[in-house]
Amino acid sequence: MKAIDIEPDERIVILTGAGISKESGLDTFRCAGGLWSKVRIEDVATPEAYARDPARVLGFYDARRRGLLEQGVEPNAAHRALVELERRWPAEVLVVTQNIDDLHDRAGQGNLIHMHGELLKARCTSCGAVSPWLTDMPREAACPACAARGTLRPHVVWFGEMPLEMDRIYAALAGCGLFVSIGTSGQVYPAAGFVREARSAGARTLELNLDPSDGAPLFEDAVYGPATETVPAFVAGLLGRG
Ligand code: BJW
Repeated sequence: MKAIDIEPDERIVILTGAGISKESGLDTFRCAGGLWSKVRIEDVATPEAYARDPARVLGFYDARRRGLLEQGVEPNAAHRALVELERRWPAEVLVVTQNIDDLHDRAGQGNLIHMHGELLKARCTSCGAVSPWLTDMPREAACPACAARGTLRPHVVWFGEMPLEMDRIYAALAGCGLFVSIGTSGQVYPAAGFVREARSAGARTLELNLDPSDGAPLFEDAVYGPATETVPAFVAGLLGRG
């Protein structure tokens, strides 16, 4: 990988997607055999689907929650490398993940935004409380905060809903010197537009993915390969040990 032209006092924003968790054993959405080849988005990942058939939607997320908590699903070398970067880079490193898994959290990432929510949390549509949720979520489950029944939903962002913490993300993009996109197909907005935001703020841009994403022409640099190889190599290079 060619050296990245960045000063140690410049901030870094890293966007991650399903590809970074693939080698931990979690499915991506749009790769061959991915989640969207098994279920229709319209049936499980929209507010309309939840209103029409909550049991189906809750069941889809129950299965994924169980999969995430299975033994053997652990952070991989790419998640761990980003923690090392955050600890050792002199300026701020912000990881914005589209993933609802908790693998960045488990690896120890401190400065982290889950823009599409978190699978291991429930949100109450009555009182708005967000609570940890590690088991199946039956329709009649009670909200841990207000005790209302039938009001919980997974704390995830479905199509047509506003992703979380967008003001903080756009402010970080406007002030970063380097934007890196890891393991995302670049097909879902607003995340797919972050590279343009970063570029217009003067940041260098790098894509690390298995293959060129939809937004590949927008990046100045790219390295293609599995995240467990490309991300540790990128971090080592940046920290001067490459
Ligand atoms: C590897 C690898 C390895 C594999 N190593 N790499 C037209 C009509 C209707 C709506 C729209 C429209 N145009 C735009 C929209 C908006 C819509 C949208 O983008 N739709 C497009 C599909 C067209 N977006 C929204 O509705 C969003 N909200 C919104 O826009 O609000 C308004 C707004 C406007 C302006 C500012 C702010 C807000 C909400 C989107 C919510 C997305 N939700 C999901 C589900 C979340 C819960 C769940 O997980 O179930 O989020 S969809 C799904 O896609 C999930 C992901 O986070 C997201 C992105 O997927 P990702 O991570 O890129 O995965 P893949 O599978 O696509 O790609 C994996 C990549 O990894 C591949 O490239 C592989 O090559 C690579 N890879 N192995 C490295 N080992």
